[in-house]
Amino acid sequence: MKTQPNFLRLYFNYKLALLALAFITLTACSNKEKSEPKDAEDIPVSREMIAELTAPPHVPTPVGRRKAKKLIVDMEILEEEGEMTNGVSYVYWTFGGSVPGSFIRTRVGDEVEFHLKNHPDNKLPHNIDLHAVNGPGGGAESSFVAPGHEKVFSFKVLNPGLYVYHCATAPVGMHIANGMYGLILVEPEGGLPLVDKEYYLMQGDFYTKGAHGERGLQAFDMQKAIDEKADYVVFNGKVGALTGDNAITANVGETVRLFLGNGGPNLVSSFHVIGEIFDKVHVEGGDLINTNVQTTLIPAGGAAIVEFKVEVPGTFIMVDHSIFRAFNKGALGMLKVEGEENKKIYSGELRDDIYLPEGGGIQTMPEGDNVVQEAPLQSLEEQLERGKQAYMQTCFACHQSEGQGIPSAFPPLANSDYLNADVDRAIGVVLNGLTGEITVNGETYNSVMTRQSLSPSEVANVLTYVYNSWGNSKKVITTAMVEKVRNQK
Ligand code: HEC
Ligand SMILES: [Cu+2]
Repeated sequence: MKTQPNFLRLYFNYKLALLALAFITLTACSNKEKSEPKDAEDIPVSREMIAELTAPPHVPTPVGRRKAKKLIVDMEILEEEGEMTNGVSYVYWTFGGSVPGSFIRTRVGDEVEFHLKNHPDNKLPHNIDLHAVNGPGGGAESSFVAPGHEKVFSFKVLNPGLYVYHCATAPVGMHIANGMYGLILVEPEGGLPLVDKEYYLMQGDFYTKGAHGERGLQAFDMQKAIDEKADYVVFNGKVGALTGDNAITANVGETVRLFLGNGGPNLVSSFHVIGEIFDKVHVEGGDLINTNVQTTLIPAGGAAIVEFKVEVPGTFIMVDHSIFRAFNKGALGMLKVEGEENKKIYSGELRDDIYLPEGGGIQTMPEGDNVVQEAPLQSLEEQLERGKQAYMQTCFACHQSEGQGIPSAFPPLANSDYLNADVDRAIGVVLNGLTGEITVNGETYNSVMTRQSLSPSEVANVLTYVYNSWGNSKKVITTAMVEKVRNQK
């Protein structure tokens, strides 16, 4: 092989170096023009625009490439009764009629003209402290507003990020505990990268005079709030705001972005999606991006943005991984993903062999020490509601949300021939647990169902719900029927 003369090689290298130099200086210049942060306070605003506000779990349209604007935010405070969970109601104080309050979406440089309206039917004065504001009280001092009044103040958004807003009227803790919080997003110039799905979730802890689940209209309990003993810890203001038909959704292959907030007033959230890993987390809602995160902390009065691609179909449970809050106090939501299976990423169950190190005996759930006094049933509808609630708390984990069970581990309750054949036997199963081989719809199961600690009326309710769901035989089970079976034993 012939080698080039030395001087020629030198010449080429020299030309190449020149070219590279020219390129570097060029790109450096253009980069400088593009991203040199203009002082956000000097960004001019063009024209006026009414802000789109949305109730959770929805968020307004991304800002995209729009210029900074004078953004009019019209926020109405409403004090109104709502449902905490089946049979339990609560008087919420809200920004815009929802808990959390309406989502506000801005971009750096926007000049927000905030109109805070306190509805004349409300009983109390309120105000708003937006963590996105650079100014005394985050706006609280300028926005204190009595019922039947409107306050206007304005501020320029300077720092990109996701921020909490909340009421800061004394007693502050009580106003927050009643639901007065929400999120305001400040997008950078040019907007956040586009994704397929965006949702708004915010955790909050609630303190009621009655214990968790105690029926009727429940008043706020100041002492429990001071002691930080929450009766409910929930996403989006109530138990079940994001489960079943209210679940958020996505399709396989899509990227999901969750705008997460925590109103508190007291508890810190350990946010986790079961069966997903956050590809990206905007830590604490700021610029720092962490990747490949399992659980992210959201401080009380703080936020986070998480993003992940959903690879396989299924129901992904979102929880506060302080896990008793999820399964006993309500901090549980669902993301339902539809699409093609991908066995390369997740095989599904390959085999199930019975493994019972403690023998085939039936274990018992510990008995609760404060059994809630139940109000008498008024109607079948009410019995079904209570039954559904008990189902979601106790049976759901094994028999699944639609009673479909899990092949070769937990038999189906949907359209179950075993269930429908013999009511007394079914009552016995729920009262006492079950072990040994059984056949359900032609499949054999040989496992153990733990004994559940349910009162006879709870057994009646949960079985009535099961019998009246998913194609079963629509029987109604009474407490007396359950007691009869119990006494036979
Ligand atoms: C810890 C998991 C678990 C929980 C919780 C559970 N079950 Fe079961 N259940 C099972 C298993 C396992 C079997 C099958 C036992 C066997 O193989 O002998 C079963 C069997 C049954 C059967 C009979 C078979 C059929 O499919 O019809 C009924 C009825 C039933 N369960 C109802 C309930 C109800 C109602 C609840 C809630 C109050 C509940 N179970 C909670 C695991 C569970
Ligand atoms: Cu308030």
